[in-house]
Amino acid sequence: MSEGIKGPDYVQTKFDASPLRVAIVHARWNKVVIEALVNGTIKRLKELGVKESGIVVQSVPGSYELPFACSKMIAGSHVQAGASATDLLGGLNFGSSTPRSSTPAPAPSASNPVIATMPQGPFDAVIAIGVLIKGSTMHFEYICESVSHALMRVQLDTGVPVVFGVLTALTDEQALERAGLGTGKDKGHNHGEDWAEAAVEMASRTKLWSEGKFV
Ligand code: RBF
Repeated sequence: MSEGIKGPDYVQTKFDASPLRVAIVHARWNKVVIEALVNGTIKRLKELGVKESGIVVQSVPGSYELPFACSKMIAGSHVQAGASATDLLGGLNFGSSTPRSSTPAPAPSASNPVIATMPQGPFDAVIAIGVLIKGSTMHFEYICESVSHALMRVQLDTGVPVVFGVLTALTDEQALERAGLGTGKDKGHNHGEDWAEAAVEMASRTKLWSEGKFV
């Protein structure tokens, strides 16, 4: 890819990513590209300070399953965090302007130092990763449209940031280049790195915003 005006600017604020819990859910279609994107995402999350124990990875058959998986994983992480029914309902934000309240995490166990230092509580962000490559039928259009709309809905309904890690490529080469696997002179850029950065920033900002802090 040539240098140009496109792409994200760097964020000036430094966030402490060590307490964050981030879920990655990826589709299994177009495996080579998916693998590179998931690896790029995990590598960058760790570079940014997210602990290995704070990263949960799940897979689903295809991109169409991503929104459902995000929704269920977010709900499951509240259950896992030991939320009572009241906490769970309080922690989700079904369209109200009230920010997501933090759900109490299980008390750290002095007898288990690993668990004591693990990021706990519900997921602070979810990264949905899929690779859609246009074929000869209309599947591409239908899946792209429904997945992008549904992922937006999940983050607005739950109050948990959902990162749109879905490539919608017209050709194989376009998909490869966006995973840093281009076959030309320029291998392209692994967008998983950007998705990791978006997850850390949005997770951190969401925590701060819910406390009324705007730094
Ligand atoms: N899933 C993807 O993640 N990427 C694709 O490029 C993709 N293409 C598909 C093309 C066709 C014709 C079909 C039937 C499915 C495709 N899927 C793809 C799978 C889809 O997201 C989903 O897993 C299945 O439709 C089962 O719900």
